[in-house]
Amino acid sequence: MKFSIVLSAQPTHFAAVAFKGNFERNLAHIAEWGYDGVELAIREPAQMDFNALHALLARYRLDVPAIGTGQAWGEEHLSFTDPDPAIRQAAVERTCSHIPFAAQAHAQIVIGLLRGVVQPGVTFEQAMTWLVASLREVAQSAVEKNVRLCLEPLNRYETGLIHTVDEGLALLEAVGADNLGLLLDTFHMNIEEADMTASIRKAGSHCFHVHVADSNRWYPGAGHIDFGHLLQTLDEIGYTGYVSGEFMPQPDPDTAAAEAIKYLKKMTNNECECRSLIPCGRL
Ligand code: LER
Ligand code: MN
Repeated sequence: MKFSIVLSAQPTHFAAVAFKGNFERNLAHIAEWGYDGVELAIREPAQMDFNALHALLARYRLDVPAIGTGQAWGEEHLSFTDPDPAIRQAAVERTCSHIPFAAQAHAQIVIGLLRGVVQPGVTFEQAMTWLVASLREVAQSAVEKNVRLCLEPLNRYETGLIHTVDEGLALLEAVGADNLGLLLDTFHMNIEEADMTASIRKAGSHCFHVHVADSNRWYPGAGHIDFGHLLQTLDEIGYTGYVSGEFMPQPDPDTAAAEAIKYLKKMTNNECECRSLIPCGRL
């Protein structure tokens, strides 16, 4: 199992990102702590110096398993479900503009908040129709470059569109593109899924990417999610992708990032400290 952490490549207001400051210093620390990659949150690819970025990634030997796109919603309110067709189109074009770097870096493109919300005066059915159409368009452009997209079920407090693995799988079916899968985020799953391990099994090969944060959205190990079982289940479904830390920079960014990787590696090295009455099989 490989580990990465979300790092913003451009200034952001989004809270659950461990690092926002000095980019190179952050890459150096991330590599030093033992992460294999960085998941880059990029608002606007047109404003990035990708040559410089490739050089830095090579210097610190870090992969980019995924590119986060949510800042285009957070900072600019672009979305696939806006009632204004020009804004929907801008969201599609912005997502497509991530494809060249994604193709070069072998990164997946995350569709989280960029899907938008059910806006006032719009029905759920209409929003879903726009969402399916936008995803089809982006998936079609991405498949030509061999790029995969992952749709992230989000909790009910962030959107009315796609909260669970079941809803995510139904959406994949409606879109009908093999390069579209799901991103499972333990923070959202802990709120929305009745049984997190059963949902991971249900997602199976449609699970393209994983975000980890604990129940309080602090680093894994700081809350009450049973990561021993979750990681074991990912292993059992044959998931060989990245497990990417997306959590609050608490008590401070360095402590959060260092504690997360220490804990996740311990969990995957059969050093589970599970004290559950139901044996987890890792003791
Ligand atoms: C983004 O990956 C995410 O998990 C969302 O909660 C964004 O708010
Ligand atoms: Mn997430």
